[in-house]
Amino acid sequence: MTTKINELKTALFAHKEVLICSHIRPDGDTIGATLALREVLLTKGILVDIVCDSSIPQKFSYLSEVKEYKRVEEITKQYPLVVFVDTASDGQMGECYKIFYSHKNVINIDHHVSNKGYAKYNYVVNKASCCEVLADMFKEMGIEITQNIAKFLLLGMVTDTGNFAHNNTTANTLKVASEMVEKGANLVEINLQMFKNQPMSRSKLYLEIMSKSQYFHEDRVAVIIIRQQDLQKYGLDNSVTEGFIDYNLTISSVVISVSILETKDKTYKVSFRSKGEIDVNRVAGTFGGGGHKNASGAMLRGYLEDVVDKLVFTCGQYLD
Ligand SMILES: [Mn+2]
Repeated sequence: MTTKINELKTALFAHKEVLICSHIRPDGDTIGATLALREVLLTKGILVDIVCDSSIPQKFSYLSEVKEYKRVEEITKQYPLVVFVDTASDGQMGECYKIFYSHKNVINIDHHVSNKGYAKYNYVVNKASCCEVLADMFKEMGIEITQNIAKFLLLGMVTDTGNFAHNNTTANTLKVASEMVEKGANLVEINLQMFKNQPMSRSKLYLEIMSKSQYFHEDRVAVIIIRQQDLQKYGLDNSVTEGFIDYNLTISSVVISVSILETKDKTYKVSFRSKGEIDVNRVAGTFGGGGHKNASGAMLRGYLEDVVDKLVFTCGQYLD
């Protein structure tokens, strides 16, 4: 299923024009991968457009290249090659799925184990980030990593590993990250922009939500609830709540952290995080969702009280 590196290299550089697509609700990994690949293709004299069906969060604006992102409506022509990065399935494409289905020559470069290889060319390797996959791929292809490329790739490595703290961090992750630093990527700058740069309004929302945390099953399960009215109060959108879920896991007794984000009336995007052997992939599976052992998600509908009850009960089933 996985395309051989030589064939991939040929496919990647064979055309004068390429479109690169990032997944919806973009994170540091999909943005870093998109900008790094764009840079490599530009160096070869290839014209590159980049697109994402979500606005790019403000915190990435320290990278001037994010201004180059086009909206899906602006993509009107056919491209001889389209590349999706960090995109596990067509459900992650948003409106870019239309681009996917109207183009034949598509490359899928990703690191998610759940990626079924939906494109003509598939390069899916189980690594901590898509940026780590790209860094190793560039190396194998003999492509020189410039300081700019290293900067983009390190961003994805840092963000997808939670600053090299999640259990997806391997010796290879650290080795490749160290090579990026050697090429001139600035780890302190990435930390500053990603983790020490939130707007005051987000901090206030964060403190309010955390202070209303609820704890169940001898404080082993923590639940936070973010309603649309909370976001409206501070003039913020859903994207700012990324990372809220991590806080309660810093409490020693808590082994499952749950975040309930109201996306519209009686509809909730629920996320789960766990420690060690506690498997929240199975918890999410109960509700038709999924993910990984320590990080998963599902969509739930209904009255909030019922949703909380169901979640707390189900988490309780998977505690031991
Ligand atoms: Mn990723």
